[in-house]
Amino acid sequence: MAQLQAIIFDVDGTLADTERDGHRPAFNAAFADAGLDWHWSVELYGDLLRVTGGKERIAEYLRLYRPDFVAPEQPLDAYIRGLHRRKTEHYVAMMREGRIPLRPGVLRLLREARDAGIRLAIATTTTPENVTALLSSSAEPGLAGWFDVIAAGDVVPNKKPAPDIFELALAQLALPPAACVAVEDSDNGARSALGAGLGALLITLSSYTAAQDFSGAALVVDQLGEPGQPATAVSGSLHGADFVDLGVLRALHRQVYASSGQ
Ligand code: XBP
Ligand code: MG
Repeated sequence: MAQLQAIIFDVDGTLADTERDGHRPAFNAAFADAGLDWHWSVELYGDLLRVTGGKERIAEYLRLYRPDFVAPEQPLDAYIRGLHRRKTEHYVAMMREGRIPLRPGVLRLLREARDAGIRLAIATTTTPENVTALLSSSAEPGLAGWFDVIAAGDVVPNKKPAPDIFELALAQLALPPAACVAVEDSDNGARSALGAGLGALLITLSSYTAAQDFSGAALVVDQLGEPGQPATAVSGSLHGADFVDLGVLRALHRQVYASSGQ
């Protein structure tokens, strides 16, 4: 059986609960800057999250709700790219203000893994600047440097739920999937990780994903938890622990691969 050598984390919803109060208001601010009367409510945004990628999400919104929209003086693709650039500026500014903290237990688990020589990687749909801004705003300013690999955004042809971004992270780590645990929060992310062969999959439910189906995941918890702030297992086992630590991830990895011969 392969040893656990790396953990590959999703970002949005997993490292921090960024969608409702980070990405969503950043989209709305960009729409307002452009003089558009579009507004994405908490509920509408929850529906639009079916589509990963901000530019793709804007295109889906137009398809569903503004089918007659004509972009001023440029092709629609270019207009969407411009709007999305502005959205990224707003989002990065919000992260610099420290508006969205890392989720409970994230920094603790990252530190424990790093101290144990486990390599850290990211596989996310979001724009690379957003990842750096989030990590740099944390209580550990050098946190971005802890990650050997940051695979993010438009660097692959197909976004989640396609496996491309996890496959890229694995290629950059130069590791087989059986040497890794993946941590995700959404059904799109779970399909992406499982599609890349990452069978040792931990789900930490987030505000928009609690009702989704995670039947393929080895362990589903409400949060990583902290000492004094226990995690609850929705499916799978915490192996007697109160929160998700490296021991729980090692047990999850063993449980998935011990009998598979990988
Ligand atoms: C994240 C996303 C992203 C963000 C917005 O999904 O779907 O689209 O909502 O980021 P995941 P951009 O957590 O599964 O990676 O606007 O920069 O695309
Ligand atoms: Mg996510």
